[in-house]
Amino acid sequence: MSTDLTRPPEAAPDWTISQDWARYTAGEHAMWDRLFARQSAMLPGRVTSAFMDGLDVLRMTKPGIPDFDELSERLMRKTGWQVVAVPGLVPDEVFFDHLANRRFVAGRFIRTPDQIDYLQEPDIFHDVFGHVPLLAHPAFADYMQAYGQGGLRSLGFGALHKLARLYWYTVEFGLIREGGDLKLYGAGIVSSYGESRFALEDASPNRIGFDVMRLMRTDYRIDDYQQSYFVIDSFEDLLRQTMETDFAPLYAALEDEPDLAPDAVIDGDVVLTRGTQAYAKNAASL
Ligand code: HBI
Ligand code: FE
Repeated sequence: MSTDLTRPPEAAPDWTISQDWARYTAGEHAMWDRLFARQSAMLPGRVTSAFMDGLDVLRMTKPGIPDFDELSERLMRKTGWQVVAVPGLVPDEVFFDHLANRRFVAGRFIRTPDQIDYLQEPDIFHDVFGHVPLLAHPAFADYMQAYGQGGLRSLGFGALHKLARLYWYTVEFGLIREGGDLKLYGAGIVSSYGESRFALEDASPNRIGFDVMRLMRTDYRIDDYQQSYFVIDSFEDLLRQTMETDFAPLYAALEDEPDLAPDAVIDGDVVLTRGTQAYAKNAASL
């Protein structure tokens, strides 16, 4: 996790920087528009309705890279959240403290055309297109704040590693049941052209009912498509099952439980799709 980061001189003590919106070039705005057009064509019918509603109420459908001040003003009126710019990855406690205060930290740089399908660090398209629309949903907005508060507490238990898996398999790569179908909501999926299809339609990954304890034991992949996705019933249910719970006894109980591989299926899983793992096996053999 992010331990040995040094704060650049232009960043404030809370690691924020100015977005400097006026400095984006025409090429950078065009890159946003290109990514936006590609995902907007992909997502209707695949993404949760809360995401489409968020794009709409936050006026994210207008062309060009969004101005964080404008976005924050709209978001503040809906759910009390703001979007602030940071230089890149920030230390865990800084990240959690912002979330606990309903501030979402976002990178201000945008990927270059040769990075259109893959880059390691989260750019503004991932952070803003992927994460911000759902912050307009009241239960999801509360979940993110509670996650920040839980994150700060987890540091005292040495349990960040477990809690980070919860973030990964919900906020970044979660699926949700909606009207009898599975839909996307995780930011890592909705900001990815390839994974938007893979997560829902490919036979390779497992799709398993959400269970906090199970999920906090499960390792994840940071370098390729996920081998398992976890499915929630609603954002209200996610909030209830996680953040209204005292995690201290859960962390204690988890100490005796072995970690699970990203593709594991275990007794007690509610398996919606048992994946073939064909994609992962093929990738491993290349
Ligand atoms: N910093 N900018 C940024 N974005 C993140 O998503 C992020 C971070 N620092 C730490 C961090 N995430 C982790 O603590 C969480 O993924 C659990
Ligand atoms: Fe993210």
